[in-house]
This record gives sequence, C-alpha cells and structure tokens, in this order.
Amino acid sequence: MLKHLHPFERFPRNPILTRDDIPYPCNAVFNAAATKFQNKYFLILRIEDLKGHSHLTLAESMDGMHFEVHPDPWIMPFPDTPYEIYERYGLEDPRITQIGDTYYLVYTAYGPHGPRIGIGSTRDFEGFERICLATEVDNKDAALFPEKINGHYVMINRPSGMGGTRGSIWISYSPDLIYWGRSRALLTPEPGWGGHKVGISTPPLKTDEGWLVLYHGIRETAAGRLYRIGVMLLDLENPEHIVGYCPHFIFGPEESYERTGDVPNVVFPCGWILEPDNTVKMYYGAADTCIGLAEARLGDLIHACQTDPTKPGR
Ligand code: BMA
Repeated sequence: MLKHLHPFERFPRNPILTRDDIPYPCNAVFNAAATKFQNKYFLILRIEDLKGHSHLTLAESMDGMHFEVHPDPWIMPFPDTPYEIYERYGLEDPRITQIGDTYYLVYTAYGPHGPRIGIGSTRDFEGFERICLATEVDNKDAALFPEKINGHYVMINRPSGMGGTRGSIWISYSPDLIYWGRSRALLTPEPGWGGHKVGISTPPLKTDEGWLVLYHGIRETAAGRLYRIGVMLLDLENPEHIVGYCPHFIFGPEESYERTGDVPNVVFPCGWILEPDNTVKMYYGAADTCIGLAEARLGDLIHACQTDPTKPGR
C-alpha cells in the first residue's frame, strides 16, 4: 500500500482511553486536545457526563501512550455571567496551542443559543483563565496558529450561518485574541468524501513546506454521516493560501471501536504531537465514545499534500 495514501498506523492497543479509565461516572470520553508540558504528554479530554453535557478533564503520560486521568474535572461550564448561558450545555472539542510559555485552549462553548468559540489560557495546567467568547453562534471547530503572522493572532474556525455554502473552513485575525475579523473562507465542501461539511481537526503545525493541518470532512450517506480526515498545507506567510492539498481522505473509521458507538463511523482528532524523530502522534475521538492513537511520519503527510497540484476553490 502506498504509504502517503494511508500515512497513519493505529496504536495496537487502541482504544487508549475509554470511560472505564475515568475515575468518576460518565457516559463517554472522546475528542481530546494534546500537548507536551514539562516533558509530559497532556490530553485535555472531552468527557460527556450522564446528563449528556461535556466538560474537560486532564490526563497525563510519560510516553504518550499510557495515560493517567486526573481524579476531578479541570474545566467545567462557567457558573456566572457573562459565560454561563453560553456554556450551559457544556464545553466540547478542545484544541490547544502553545505560544511562548502560554498554552491557549480553544473550545466549543455550547448553550441555548447554539455553539460558539471560547478561548482561555493556562501556563501550568492547574489554573485556567477564560479570555473571551470569540465568535457568535453558529461556530465550532476552531484552532489557533502557534505564532502571530504579520503581527496578528490567526484562528481557523467554522461558521455555519444562514445562506451560502454552510460548513466551510474560515480563517480570522486578531490583534489581541479578543477582537476577530478580516475573515475569509479557506476551504469549502465539494462533492465527494467531505461533501457535506469540512472543519479543522488539529492545530496548524509549522513545517518547511507550510502550515500542516488535518481537517475532517463529512459525507452524508443513506446510513448516516461518515467523518474522515484530510490533510493540507497552508502558506507560511499567507495562510489563506492553500499550497498543498490531498484530494482524498487519509484516515477514516475502520476498526470496530470507530464504526460502533454513540455516533458510529466517526474519527475526530483534536490534537497531535510532533516527536523529535519527526513522527506525529494523532489523538482522535472514535465514534464519540473513546479515544484512539495513530502515528504517521511527518514526511508522509507532507507527501500526501503533494499528490495533486490541483487546489480547491473557495
Ligand atoms: C461534530 C462535533 C463533534 C462530534 C461529531 C460527531 O459536529 O460535534 O464533537 O464528535 O460531530 O458526532
């Protein structure tokens, strides 16, 4: 099999985390952010409680494969204004980006008005400070770039407003992480494996060839939705410009824990870690029920973006 068509190999002892690993009652654990801090691997787990609302809990590991889950939740829906009404139904799908010595967490705040993007930060994985709710509803699937570009913070997000093509990946800019604008569509769903919607999966990773990102594509079928993963490269100076694009998906649900669960046929990475040997560990939610790990070589992912010079339109 051509390696660049299927760059990821699953960890043989997947799933690496299930609800049996959570030290308190819950329904499911999935869609985790991932990073390294003080030589340890950290996952910020999305845990869905027995009411069906999500919160975030830390898990840590020395090897990136075997994780110990903290005994208590880390970030719960905020109890007071101005956040309460927007987080009332939970915090979902966190993605983490280190800028300097600060780790910024971007998450979906979910409440009666719908989903919108929240941003907060930590320096020590103990305290967590909310910065803002950065977008209006409906918006989810956001991630920050790990450095400012031309003096601005840059965020990918996925607004799904009225009219036009819904479910496109957008890019926005901010001088201060609070006020966001200059928004543009980056990638729009096209008939095929991601024909219904697309959204960022993992925060951008800087490579010599460009910003490498994984994104998910949704296909609506007679049997329900299929969530699969694509890869692209964005220009280092102008990330609105796609410089490498893989026309096919590179990872999709195949194993029984990805095919069966609360939401079948879903793989949903929110975090990845680049290792010193240039392999990448990708952590993904499987069927909205548990967490899997898969590894790829960075070179194979970049190669996948160079299989077809045709770039998609906006
Ligand atoms: C998306 C997100 C994810 C979820 C996926 C599949 O819209 O809400 O949290 O994993 O659907 O249910």
